Amino acid sequence: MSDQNKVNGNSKNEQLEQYRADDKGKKLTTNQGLKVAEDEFSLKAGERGPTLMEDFHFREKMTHFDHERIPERIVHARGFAAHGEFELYESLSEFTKADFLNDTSKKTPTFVRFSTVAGSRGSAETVRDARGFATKFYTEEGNYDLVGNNIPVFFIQDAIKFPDLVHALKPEPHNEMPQAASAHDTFWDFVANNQESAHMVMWAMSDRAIPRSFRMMEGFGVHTFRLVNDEGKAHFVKFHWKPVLGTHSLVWDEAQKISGKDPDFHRRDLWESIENGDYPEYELGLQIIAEEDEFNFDFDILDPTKLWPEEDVPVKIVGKMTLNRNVDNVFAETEQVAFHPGHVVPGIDFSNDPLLQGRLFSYTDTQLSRLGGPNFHELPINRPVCPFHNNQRDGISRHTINRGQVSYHKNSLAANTPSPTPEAEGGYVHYQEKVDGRKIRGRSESFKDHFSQATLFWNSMSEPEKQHLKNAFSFELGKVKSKSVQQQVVDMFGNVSVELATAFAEAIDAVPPQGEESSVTKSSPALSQLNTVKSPKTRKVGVIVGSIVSGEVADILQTLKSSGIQGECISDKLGRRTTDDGSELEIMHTFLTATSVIFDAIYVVGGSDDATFKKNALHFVNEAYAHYKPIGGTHEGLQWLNEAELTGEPGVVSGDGKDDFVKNFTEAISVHRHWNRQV
Ligand code: HDE
Repeated sequence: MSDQNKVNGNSKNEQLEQYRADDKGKKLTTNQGLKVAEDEFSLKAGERGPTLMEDFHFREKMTHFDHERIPERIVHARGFAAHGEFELYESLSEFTKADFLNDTSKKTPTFVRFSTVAGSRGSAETVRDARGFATKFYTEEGNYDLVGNNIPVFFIQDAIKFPDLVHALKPEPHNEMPQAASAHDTFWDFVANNQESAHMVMWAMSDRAIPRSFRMMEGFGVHTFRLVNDEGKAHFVKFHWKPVLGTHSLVWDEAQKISGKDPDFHRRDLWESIENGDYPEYELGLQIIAEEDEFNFDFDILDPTKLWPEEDVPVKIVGKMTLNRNVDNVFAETEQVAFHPGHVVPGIDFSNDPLLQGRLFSYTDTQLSRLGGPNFHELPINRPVCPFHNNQRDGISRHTINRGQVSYHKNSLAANTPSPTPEAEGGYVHYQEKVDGRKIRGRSESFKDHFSQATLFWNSMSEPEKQHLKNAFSFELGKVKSKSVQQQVVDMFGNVSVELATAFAEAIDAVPPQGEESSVTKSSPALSQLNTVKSPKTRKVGVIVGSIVSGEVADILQTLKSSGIQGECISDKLGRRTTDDGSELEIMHTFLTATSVIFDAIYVVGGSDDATFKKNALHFVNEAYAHYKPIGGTHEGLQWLNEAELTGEPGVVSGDGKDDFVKNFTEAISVHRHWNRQV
């Protein structure tokens, strides 16, 4: 492994080291290095007199502060990121010459930024929205960016419609409402009048749009790309990230409550997992289609509103990414990172997907205003780990001090350097696809089926997931004021599923769709989250304990911990509780600082004579029950669950025998949510 790319003593980390500044213990100076004698009083003409222009220290400090903000991203403004590394399981040289996908001995440093799409930078994180999942691989051949989402398809088929989509989705311009929400007239007006959005809207109204955690969602490259091998042979490819912990979601009521109780819920979850050493892991998967099979599908593989059903084109798992380091500074890293689908390496190329083609323009363009000029690639987080040389010079915030008199190609004064590299030695050459056509503004007929895959998605959902979709449509359209827009959406989704459209038409007092049920009967089991990986690992349990605690509880928490389950104690006040056998429990939360919605499960122990304590405990239990979460009860808690008539209900685990309790509760936690409850 070359020094350039080593991960432990990670060269990206080492490279960042020269930019890290730790001011602790240092003397305060101006930006020119002048030691400052006073930092609390501005320079004045007399103690009660006016401030003087001469006060360069005040002016420098204030000017810098006045310019601390940069424009937020137009979309994906609210995001959070972490560093990691990617390991390859097997060489993919058959398909691609990309070095980081060939050499299994290499660990490639990565940086991943997760985001919501619609909200501004300070908005809540558990809103209903797609999530960005953007990965930068710092490879030895240059940076490769996989700029994806947690939904495998998109709203539109052509990039020229993106400004319209985003204008319709963002808060309405006359009153700037609502923030970070699609439940408003302009969004649904766009949907009804741009029916290519049907499939993505189904995903956006499904549980996928309210993920439990960044650690528990899939990532998709969305577009069809090309892999090209050493011999120049190409395959079409779609990229997937599969979370090792499975794909899990919140329920809508819970997501809304978290938005208020902890608007930082997702970043806190990611940050704490990494700090605890529970490193989030995602496997990289590829779906590959041979060039000669391009037309063997009942959809166009260039159409970004279509997925490739995994049952038809299996996902080949090829490697794993582990996120193992939090950022040092959110602005310098998370905010200044600049992703671009056009950052590729030899062996990865594009298809003619018209959405992808437009993105290849947009991402550099937007950085020019967001990051203030053409030198954003010199920011520490954006620098490749391999050297870069060219004849680009100057511009706002240039860091490099280029030496020498020559900054042009071709030249003789510098022996014609920097010089291009032939393809055989690693120079990037675009795939030589044959293109022959007229210049037209149009779209292929093969892009015109907007409903079959939306129905495929509907057919693939389990009953609870279908119910959540009906509820989500009823909620969103219930917020729409225009009767006409509501009716247009009902009529449109009648083409997807009459059952679905009828359900929400009834909820919003619209006329149910008149047509026949869709003739599409195909389903794809891989799309249902009920079929995902189930694991108790890293799940957070709120443990309600009073002042009288049995030593067995500490024991139970310890055993749960050995399955990766984290118990956090909640009580009426903070501090430590000593159990009857002398062990200690730390109370991390009170009924005021915690809420059931930030936990995956509630375990009620009881141990208090106070009626308010019991009332608070039961409030946690009842809310968790309504959100289908596992509930455990032992000791006095067992009695409280009996009184509340919850014992024996699905996912409610109670008992005195420690071993049985731990086993059953662990199983209940792995299931995630218990949908077979009457709530
Ligand atoms: Fe983006 N998108 N996008 N997008 N996108 C941006 O770039 C754009 C699309 C995605 O964490 C912007 O740096 C166009 C699909 C992510 O920094 C902007 C079109 C997918 C992120 C932009 C799309 C994405 C962005 C705003 C239609 C999933 C956040 C700030 C052709 C495959 C990256 C910026 C980060 C960000 C343009 C559609 C993913 C304006 C024109 C499809 C994850 O350039």
